[in-house]
Amino acid sequence: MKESESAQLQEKEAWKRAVGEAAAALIEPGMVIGLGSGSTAEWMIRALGHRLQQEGLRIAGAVPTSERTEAVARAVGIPLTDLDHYPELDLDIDGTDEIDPHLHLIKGGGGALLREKVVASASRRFVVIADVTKQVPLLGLHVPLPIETVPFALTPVRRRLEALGAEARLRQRDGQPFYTDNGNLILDCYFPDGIADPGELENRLRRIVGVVETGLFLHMTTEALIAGPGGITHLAR
Ligand code: ABF
Repeated sequence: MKESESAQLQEKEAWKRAVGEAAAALIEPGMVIGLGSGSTAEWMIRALGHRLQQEGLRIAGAVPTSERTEAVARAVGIPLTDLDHYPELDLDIDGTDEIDPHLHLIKGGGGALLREKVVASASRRFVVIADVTKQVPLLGLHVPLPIETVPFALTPVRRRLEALGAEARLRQRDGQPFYTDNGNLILDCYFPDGIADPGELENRLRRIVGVVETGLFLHMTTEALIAGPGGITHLAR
C-alpha cells in the first residue's frame, strides 16, 4: 500500500474513533440503548465499555444489533438485554454506509440491516455516526442497496428487483452465499443513476413478497454526528 493511502486510512480510522467516542458520551445513567454494528459503532461500544469501567456509569441495558456486536459488547462488560424486556429504547447509536442531506440512509453493508432497523425503530432517539466520506447528495450512486430476502423467494424477488431497474447481485462471502444472522440472503441492488426518490422506491420494495427488509432508513435518524477534517459536525432533523 502506498504511503498516502495508508495515511488516508489512518485518518479515517481516527475520525471513526472520534465520532464513536463522542457518541458514547451521550449515554446517561439508567438508559436503555441500542448498539449498532460496523467498525464505527465498535469504537462507540469500546468507549462505552471504558465509561462503565472507569467512571462507574450504570446503564439499564443494551440491545445489540448483530451477533458480532453482541460479542464485542460482552467482551467490554456492557450489560445486554433484549426488546422483550425493553420494547422501547432511550437511544440507539449506529453507523451507516451513506447519509444524504435529509439524513436518509443506506445501511446493510455489514449485513445487519434487519436488526439495525428494528432497534432504530424501537428507539426514541436514533443517532447516526459516520465520517465525511459517507455523506452524499444522492443515495445509491456509490454503494448498492441491500435487500434482505427469504431464501425460498430468492429468484422471484430478484426478478422483481430487476423490473424496478436494479442490477441485483446475491451477496457472497468466501465464494458462498452470505446468510444474515436471521438466516436470510442479501441481494445487493445497484441503481446506475442512484436513488432519486427513496420514499417511492421503499414503498415498491416493501410490496414485494419475500423481501424481509430493505437497507433504506428513511425518516428514522433524529441526529447525525459526522467526523471530518474540521472536527465533529452535529446534524439534527
Ligand atoms: C453498519 O455497519 C451498517 O449498517 C453499515 O453497513 C456498516 C457501516 O460500517 P462502518 O462503520 O464499518 O463503515 O452500521
